Amino acid sequence: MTYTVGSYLAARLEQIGLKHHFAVAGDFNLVLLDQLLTNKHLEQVYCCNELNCGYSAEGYARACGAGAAVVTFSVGGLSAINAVAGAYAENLPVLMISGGPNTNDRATDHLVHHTLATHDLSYQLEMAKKVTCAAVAVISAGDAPGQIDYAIRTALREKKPAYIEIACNIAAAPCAEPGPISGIVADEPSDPEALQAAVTAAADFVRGKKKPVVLIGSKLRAAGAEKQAVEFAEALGSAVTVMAAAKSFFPEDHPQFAGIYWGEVGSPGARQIVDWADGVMCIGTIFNDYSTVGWTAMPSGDNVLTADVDRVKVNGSDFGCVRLRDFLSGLARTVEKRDASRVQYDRIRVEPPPEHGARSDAKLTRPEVIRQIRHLLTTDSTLLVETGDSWFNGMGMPMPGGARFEIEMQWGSIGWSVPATFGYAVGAPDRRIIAMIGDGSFQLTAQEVAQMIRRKLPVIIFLMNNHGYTIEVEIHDGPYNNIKNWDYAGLIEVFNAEDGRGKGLRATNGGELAEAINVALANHDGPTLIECVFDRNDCSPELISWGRQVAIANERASRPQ
Ligand SMILES: Cc1ncc(C[n+]2csc(CCOP(=O)(O)OP(=O)(O)O)c2C)c(N)n1
Ligand SMILES: [Mg+2]
Repeated sequence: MTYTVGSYLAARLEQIGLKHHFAVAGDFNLVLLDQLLTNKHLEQVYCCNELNCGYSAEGYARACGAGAAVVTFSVGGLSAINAVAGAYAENLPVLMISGGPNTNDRATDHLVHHTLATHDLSYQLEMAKKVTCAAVAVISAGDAPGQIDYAIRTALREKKPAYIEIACNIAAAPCAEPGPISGIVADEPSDPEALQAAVTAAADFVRGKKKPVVLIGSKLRAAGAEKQAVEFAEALGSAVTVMAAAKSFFPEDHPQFAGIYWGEVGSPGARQIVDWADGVMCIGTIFNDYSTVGWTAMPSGDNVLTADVDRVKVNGSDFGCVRLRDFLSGLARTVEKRDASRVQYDRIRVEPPPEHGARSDAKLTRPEVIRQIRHLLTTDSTLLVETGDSWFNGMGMPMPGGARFEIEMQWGSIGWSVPATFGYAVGAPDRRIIAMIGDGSFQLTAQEVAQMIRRKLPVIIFLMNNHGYTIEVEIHDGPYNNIKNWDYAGLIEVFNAEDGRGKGLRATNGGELAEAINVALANHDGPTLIECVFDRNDCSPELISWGRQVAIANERASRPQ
């Protein structure tokens, strides 16, 4: 087979394990899309717009480890940038692949369409550099293999997005054959000396403590260290708490699991168990204003050990080039048992009260919606929750072992969940996929439900219609938090058109909701959207507390310089 730049790229996508890539066509990428289609092991999946395309690839990366979005120059690329930046914040290797103008139009007096009507054709590359870990523009077939490999390798190693622009007249140019993929997917090893020193220092840290506790953050997954975290936790024997963005990254049915550490809005007892500890081992954590509830819940000081993706800080030392996976398994072999925090947590552990369903004809409430969704969560389920009260509604759901929870908590861009759920469902067809999405967020990217219909994906969407931007109401209210109501359930018929099998249902009481869920479970030919209608004031108590603290943090006056 003779390779072209485009088929070289396709081969690399296939070799890193992708079975799909997401795309929106445009004249600068059409030849590239043709070239990608020549690879029979890769499926091209289309999106309604480039923002959604980026988010779909981001959701796919959550399910499959990496993702790719192919867009056209500028008008497409600039829309995708929000999603790509989100992938940066969320530590997901998403490849943003953009067509680019013809090489002959560079450094000439030609003006090209889809540009700023200036002769600068570099601005998209320059913008991409700010939100990716590697950004290349391919204008020569000879350089293409090196540039493509560099971008992909860097993205996979750093678990961050990368940008590859390919000029439209280069996409089908003959190109070298790809070599083995091993060098590209290989992880950088830890420095043995630094690793040993870090493990020894951490073991000393633990030896000096009576009641250490483990706190797991969302970078644990990016580090590929979930299994090693369990090994380490079992060797230590302590209580294990997780941050909100890391829900499900440590199995919730594990006997050492002590809940979500999220200050005053976390799960019962989790905050106390961290506050009472004399050593907090923070593993892959991200502390921001939201995750610390307006800076009110954040372990700090000498009693904190921080193990990040590739460095460890403990007892005033800082060890670089230490991979989290290696560190955790090294420590698992070395650490002395310290189970006091777990014993203590077992004493204060609050068992959930027995559940009473609401009367089936009583007006629907948020707790009743949550109660019914809980029963849907199986070991092969993934629950995606959108920014809004859905964060808080999702947080309290107990996840059976194997169930996954997805949240975009660092970037927090509303509209993420519809296309990310689509991308996740493409990547994980064997899982039961459930999304909880607020009405306000849904309005940003609603059209991607049409792609779920097109691909017959049996996703279940709970559209939480509380008539507005409730999360914003709790931070700071005003007329801008009111939105136009839609017929959300009715929208599915619009998307179905002549051939779709999606279902849209509206529930205003518990009985209707239970029936709608049964319909959803029986619908294998497309998504089911269940519009859950409840009161505007019916929000979680956790959101009210959190909103108050975030408002206080936002309102701090600027300090005189
Ligand atoms: C792209 C983007 N624009 C604006 C915001 C600010 N914002 C955060 S949450 C939110 C409202 C969410 O409303 P909804 O989805 O209905 O959730 P609810 O809290 O009502 O359940 C807004 C506007 C954002 N996070 N992202
Ligand atoms: Mg809402």
